[in-house]
Amino acid sequence: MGPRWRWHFLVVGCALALAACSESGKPAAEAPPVVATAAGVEMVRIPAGWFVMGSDAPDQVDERPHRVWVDGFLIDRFEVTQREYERLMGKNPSRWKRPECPVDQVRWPMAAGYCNARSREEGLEEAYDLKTWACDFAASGYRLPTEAEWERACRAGTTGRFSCGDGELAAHAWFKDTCDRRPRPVGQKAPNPWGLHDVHGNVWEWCNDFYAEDYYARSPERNPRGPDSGNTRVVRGGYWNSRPDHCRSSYREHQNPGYTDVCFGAETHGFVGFRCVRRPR
Ligand SMILES: [Ca+2]
Repeated sequence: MGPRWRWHFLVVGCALALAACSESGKPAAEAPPVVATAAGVEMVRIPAGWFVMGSDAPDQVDERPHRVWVDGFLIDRFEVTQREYERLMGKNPSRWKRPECPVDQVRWPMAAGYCNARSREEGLEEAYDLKTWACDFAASGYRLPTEAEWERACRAGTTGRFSCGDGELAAHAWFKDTCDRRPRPVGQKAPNPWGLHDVHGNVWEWCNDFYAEDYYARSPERNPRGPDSGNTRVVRGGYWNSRPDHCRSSYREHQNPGYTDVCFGAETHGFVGFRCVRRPR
């Protein structure tokens, strides 16, 4: 299959400023490189490695801390914007219309469809079967992050409640205390130590995984990909009206994916967006 676009990465920066994280554990010594896709979307090259996923928060039965290995991957530096979504998909489903804001009110299948469209545009293999919603992790194209990948990228080497210090959340996140009950343009708040913006707050972010409360007790140590089936899919990071606890790096939420319009609760999903990942070349 000949690529419609010649895929090439442009290294646009390796020296992102490290955010201060004195209360949240020691981040990696250097921020990983940022690369730009042919369409100009910035992605962060997350290094392979071990990290402790979850937390020991006493009231969170589904966050059992456990050691996880995640292979290296690329992840969008920003939540997918309405401008980017509409350019590829021809429409903008968002409740809060503004091109530079994250796309919201997006069902899980719509996010998967966007991933495939983005893959096609760049001559990459599509990861999703849009009839069964199965994900081909060996495909070269885009998909949603696994829950483990999302938390690895969010934590960026930190071990605390947030990827920044507890007292610094307002500088890093749009949440209940910092915005007037609506999402904001991506990238306005300070990034995490690996250069990702809005991992805490703004919009919830779909993950590929089905949700199960007990999954961490039985998940594989390497590259966990969630239960084989389930009724809901994981969302992470909190949103513009979340209290701080729901914006934590390890906080798990889950939503009806909305495979059909009938089961799609627009009021709920109005707060959900996503960002994409793919394998590095
Ligand atoms: Ca977010």
